[in-house]
Amino acid sequence: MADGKDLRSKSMDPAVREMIGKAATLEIKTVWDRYEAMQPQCGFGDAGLCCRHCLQGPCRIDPFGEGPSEGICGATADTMVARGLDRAIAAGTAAHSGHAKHLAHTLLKVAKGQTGAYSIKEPEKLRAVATRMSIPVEGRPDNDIALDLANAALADFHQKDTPVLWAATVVNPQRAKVLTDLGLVPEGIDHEISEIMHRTLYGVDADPVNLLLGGMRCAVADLAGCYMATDLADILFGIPKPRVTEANLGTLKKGAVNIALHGHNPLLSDILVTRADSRNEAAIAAGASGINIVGICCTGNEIMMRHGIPACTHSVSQEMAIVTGALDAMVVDYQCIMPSVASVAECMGTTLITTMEIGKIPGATHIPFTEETAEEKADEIFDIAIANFRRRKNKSVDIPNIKTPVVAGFSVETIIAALSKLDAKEPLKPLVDNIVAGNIRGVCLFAGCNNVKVPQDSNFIVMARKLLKANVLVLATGCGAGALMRHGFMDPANTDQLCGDGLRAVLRAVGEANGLGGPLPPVLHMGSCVDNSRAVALTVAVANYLGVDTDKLPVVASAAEAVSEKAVSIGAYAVAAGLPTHVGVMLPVLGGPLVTQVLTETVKGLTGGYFIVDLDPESAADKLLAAIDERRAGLGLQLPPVSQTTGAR
Ligand code: NFS
Ligand code: SF4
Repeated sequence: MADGKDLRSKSMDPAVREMIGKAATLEIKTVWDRYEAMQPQCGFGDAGLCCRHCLQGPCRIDPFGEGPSEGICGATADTMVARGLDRAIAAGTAAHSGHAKHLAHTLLKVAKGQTGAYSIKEPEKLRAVATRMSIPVEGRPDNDIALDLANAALADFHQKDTPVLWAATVVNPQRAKVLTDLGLVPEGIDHEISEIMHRTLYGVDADPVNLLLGGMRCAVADLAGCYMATDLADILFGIPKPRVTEANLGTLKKGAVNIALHGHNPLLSDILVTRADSRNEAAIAAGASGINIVGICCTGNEIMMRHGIPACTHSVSQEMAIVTGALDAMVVDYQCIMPSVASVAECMGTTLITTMEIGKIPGATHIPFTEETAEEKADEIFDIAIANFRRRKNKSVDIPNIKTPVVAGFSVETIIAALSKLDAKEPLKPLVDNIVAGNIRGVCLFAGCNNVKVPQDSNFIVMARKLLKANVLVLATGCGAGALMRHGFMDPANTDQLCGDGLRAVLRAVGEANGLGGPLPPVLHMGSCVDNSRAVALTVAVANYLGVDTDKLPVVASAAEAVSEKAVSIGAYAVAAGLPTHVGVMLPVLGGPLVTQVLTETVKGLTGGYFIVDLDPESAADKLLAAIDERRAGLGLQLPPVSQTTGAR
């Protein structure tokens, strides 16, 4: 069994470590065991130097120049890695925009009165988004506007004469020009994905730079997909507002019917959350204290920021929720669900329930979910969970007594409303003034997953600590937000201790002006991964306020422990938006010297953004601070005193 030090190399989260120990005792294989069994991982693949795009392959190129230097078809190292990167971006785009498309179909059904389970919860946002799309709103009923908006959303997927609306209308005018000049404005989201599949096919695009430009264009389509998903989810389920809640495995309750909702789309999870109360009695009749819903991964973020549902765990530790023995059902939709949860669930007496046609897992119970049957299916899921509770109720459970207070749900609307308490006329002014004065040195968005190659959460913790002390305003989404919330970074009680003087004063002023009796939390939770669009929206709002382009702002991003191809596509659109973007794990492109150079240097001259690949969180944080200061200098803003700067400057 693993000793303490060994466990710290797996996770910084004590609750997770407790469960890794339990899994070892029970001889349940976890992601960390499978990772160990996978060693050594293939060095060719790590560098992006293997290709299986045709049946003559697999081909691999020796990065040290001793073996083959090109594929059988003659593809070079740079061609290979650029093709591989493009396909990752296309996959990420397909996932985010598939999620958005699903919501667009739902909005269409709502507009046509074809589903009773959903409604327009946020008519003002419906009108605001429609107006942005030049859809008339004056004097029209919500349903008519919704019909037009849903159709506009669905039209954004096909190639057409006009650019993708959710890309063209969401950026500032200067950025729109940069993207247009570079040919990076997508014509249709699905179209861009399919173009990537075409151009990366055997014998099509072999020019690494052309391939990368294609990838960037697809990444802009990914921004559109994310932005659309956020907009439509807010319209259908409500704009997130700050919620006081909790995170970590300690949110599971002994004696309750515990149900974890895992995946991404709020379509199913929101219905389950809103119907849970009506099923409480049935749970009590089965001998439980009630129904306890918790979230995992981005679904967790969606229901946390709209309903205050606690987050159980995130990303790489998803199996650990089941290892507690306290879960009756894990309900999943799509994306980031490790198939291994099926066997862990079987060992621990949890029912794994899949719900989506495209996301089945052997060993799971499949309850096909549709918008028309949402409520019925939700009740079926509750019945299964309650029946599971009856079976397992006398077995022992191990719920780590660990949970952290969290304030989550900082949508742009919320942030603007909070700032307007300081300046009702120009809410962005206090934010910008504090950036100019140096109280806020810059802004960093933490996003993306937990990767088994990194001790869980360690990169996020080290980097966020350093940036907060240096007065960087930290935003977080996805499992990056999950990591930070489980370690107290979203607890206002820690603001004073974690933040530098300038930032602390700002968070305090905003908190007090809003009657919170204390500061905002050190890190602002902006939502799920599609909600990286919210960070883009905030950046664009500030850029518009100042009349400068987004690549001039002291704003940076980091996917410190990235896993999913979705993190790759998000990183690429952050670069397209002009942001210095850190990735804390090896990107499979380093085998292509030209591609690496373009992504980390040359692209800076095109979009203003660029990738920083650095596996060391300390030096990565220094590089982000240096990037922030470079931009401050560019804007003629005061730089922090030398005592506060790091070795990088
Ligand atoms: Ni983002 Fe969310 Fe988490 Fe990574 Fe997966 S849940 S969409 S991809 S693992 S942050
Ligand atoms: Fe090899 Fe070229 Fe086929 Fe790739 S496309 S597997 S490099 S022959």
